[in-house]
Amino acid sequence: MLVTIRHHLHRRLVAASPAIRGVTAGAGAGAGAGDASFSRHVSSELRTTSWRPVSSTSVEAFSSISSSTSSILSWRAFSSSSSSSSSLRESYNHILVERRFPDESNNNSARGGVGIITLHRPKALNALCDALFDDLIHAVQAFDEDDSIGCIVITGSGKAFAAGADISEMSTREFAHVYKKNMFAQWADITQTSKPIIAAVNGFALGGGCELAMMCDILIAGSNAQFGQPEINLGVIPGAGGTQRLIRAVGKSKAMEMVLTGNRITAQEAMEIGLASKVINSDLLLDEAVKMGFGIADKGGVAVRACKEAVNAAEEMTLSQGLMFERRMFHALFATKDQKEGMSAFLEKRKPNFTDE
Ligand code: CO8
Repeated sequence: MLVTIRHHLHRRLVAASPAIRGVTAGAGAGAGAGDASFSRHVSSELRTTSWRPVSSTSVEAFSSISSSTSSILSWRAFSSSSSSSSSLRESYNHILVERRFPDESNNNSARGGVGIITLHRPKALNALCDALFDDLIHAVQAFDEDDSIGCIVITGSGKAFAAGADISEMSTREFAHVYKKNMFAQWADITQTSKPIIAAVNGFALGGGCELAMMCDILIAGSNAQFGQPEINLGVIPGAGGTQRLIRAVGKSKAMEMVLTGNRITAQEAMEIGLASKVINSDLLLDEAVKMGFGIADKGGVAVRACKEAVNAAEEMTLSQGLMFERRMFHALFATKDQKEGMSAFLEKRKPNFTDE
């Protein structure tokens, strides 16, 4: 399988995830004054709201802050999922992985690379069998922990992004089995990454394929993309966000139409109703997604993570809670070196030199 690894001169100086974990704990090894200060800010700010971790995570500091049991939200920030993977495998059975770095000969001086994951089970239209999803989660987590990578792109191959969960694998399963196994619950691990994920959707994105795309942070549609939640035709309903994330993206009427009729919509329509952020010529889709990824990877890594968290938190909070969360995150970023660097660079009319600290 294809694993392209290029060394890059502008590797990140500090691993942002460990840095964040360090500051949440208040004194991670090597944490500087800024880190400790960041921790104090975050601690005092979050005392005003009740949070609790959803799983065993690196947020003990946060949970100890909140003694209240009236939490109405699940704190997902900085959580690492149960099966942390550490590094990318040499090859996978059902996906291709690649690290791509900016081409400096092309005047592109972006600091960070983009981790590309291509779903690769083309004969089955990338149907999401258990083994494919295991591969996907492993690679996503590996890129999330890779200091040289600032953004992740998930795309499809052949004529599909993914035509849904694997029907042949599911068809004979019984209730007791799927209930006891909590079938597909692990898919949500995709949403636990700290780095942004761009879905570059080519061809069919149906059922679980559409749901996977919606789990990502930015959804770009190739001109040949088709989206749909056809589970109703199989005697079931969407099970990985199709009734929940879709309504938040497109509103009740359109979401209802899609899940009740199973009809597909085009890339253009997906963009018009807010499911996709833009439509790109299919031949240029991956390059455009990677270009966007380079742009994100070039920003300060702490602020990027804070952006992702704040926007995703909006889906689970009331407006006043969300505004408070956003403001406190904003305040906390004043404890970072990147905030000082970014604002100084603006005033000095130069490009900022972010270090993710
Ligand atoms: N699962 C397994 N195999 C599939 C799937 C799938 N979802 N989709 C396509 N394939 C296979 C076909 O069986 C076929 O295999 P073979 O060549 O061996 O017969 C091959 O891919 C090519 O497919 P087609 O010949 O059908 O290709 P067409 O171009 O004629 O049609 C379609 C393409 C329209 C995409 C068609 O294949 C189709 O309708 N596929 C099924 C789409 C679907 O219903 N998706 C929803 C699945 S259910 C789901 O995703 C639930 C997720 C819930 C997750 C969370 C639960 C907790």
